[in-house]
Amino acid sequence: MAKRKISDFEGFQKVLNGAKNITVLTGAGVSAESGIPTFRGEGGWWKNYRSADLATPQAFQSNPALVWEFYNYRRHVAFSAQPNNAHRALAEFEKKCKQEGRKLTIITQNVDGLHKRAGSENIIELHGALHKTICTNRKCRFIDENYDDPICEAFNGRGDVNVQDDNSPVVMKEDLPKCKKCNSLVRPYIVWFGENLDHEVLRKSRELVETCDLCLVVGTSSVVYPAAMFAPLVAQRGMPVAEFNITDEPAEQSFAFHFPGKCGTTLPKALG
Ligand code: BJW
Ligand code: ZN
Repeated sequence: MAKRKISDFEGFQKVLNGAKNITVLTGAGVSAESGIPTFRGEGGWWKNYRSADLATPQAFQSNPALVWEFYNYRRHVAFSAQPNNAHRALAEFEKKCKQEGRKLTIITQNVDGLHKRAGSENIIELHGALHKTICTNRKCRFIDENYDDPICEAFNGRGDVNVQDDNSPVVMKEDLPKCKKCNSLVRPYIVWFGENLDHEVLRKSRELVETCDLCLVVGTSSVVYPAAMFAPLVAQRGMPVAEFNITDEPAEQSFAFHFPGKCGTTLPKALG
């Protein structure tokens, strides 16, 4: 195995300039500098709850009002945030690739919509999106786009992470967001733990993993499957993988390049 290059911007740019089909896998770290908390770290809490415990179908089944309050808050944070230099560098580089007849696709685990707002076009949203809902009625399953903040009147003034409003009355099920088509309860269009990813989204992602000639892995702890295996699979094919993460330690020994530091700084420098 070739020796991994740490902060080798020049070496990386040589590889980048020769690549025709670039896949970029992003995670929560790419939005950290936009003020959106990451999952595994201090930010992984909302009130007294671990985010991972609320992001499950079981949590929604037993307490849809609590889970909706959490997502109402997350929507507020995401809709108020602005894309940062890392999002913008990727969007600009995608445009450059397009002009040169090359392709760049972002596979994002993030649900915040910031890549699109930065101007990226080729985006696969692996875990869904905060601005989408899906009807819980199996016969309907209508997927809608919705940017209302709060998502419904019942959440007006509720859900702030700094306000312990546990004594305020529980939001009643009939006051939760409803489907436009059949008036059943809707849920966030998010892939929760233990749920399958959308079949077509997974198929397209696998195709990129099997065909790309360069992979960038940006701001992800690489612990959640199936996304965690994408970059190692690219490296197994002998293709270069470049990791951009605030940590000094690379997620995989087989990755060709590692750029430690904030990706809002390292990514524009690497793609510039
Ligand atoms: C910076 C930075 C800066 C900070 N610059 N860097 C195989 C083996 C083992 C388990 C499984 C398996 N297959 C499936 C599973 C179960 C499960 C899983 O993977 N569990 C693991 C925890 C072990 N996977 C699933 O359930 C998936 N479903 C599935 O596979 O179905 C089939 C199946 C089910 C069950 C068993 C077997 C098969 C679905 C996964 C859906 C994940 N959903 C979530 C929640 C979304 C809800 C929401 O957003 O509200 O998606 S989990 C959460 O983690 C979220 C994220 O997208 C995802 C990834 O997190 P990410 O992006 O990596 O964030 P962090 O916080 O972990 O890391 C941030 C990184 O940034 C860090 O490295 C920092 O250092 C760095 N950073 N600032 C650069 N400025
Ligand atoms: Zn419906």
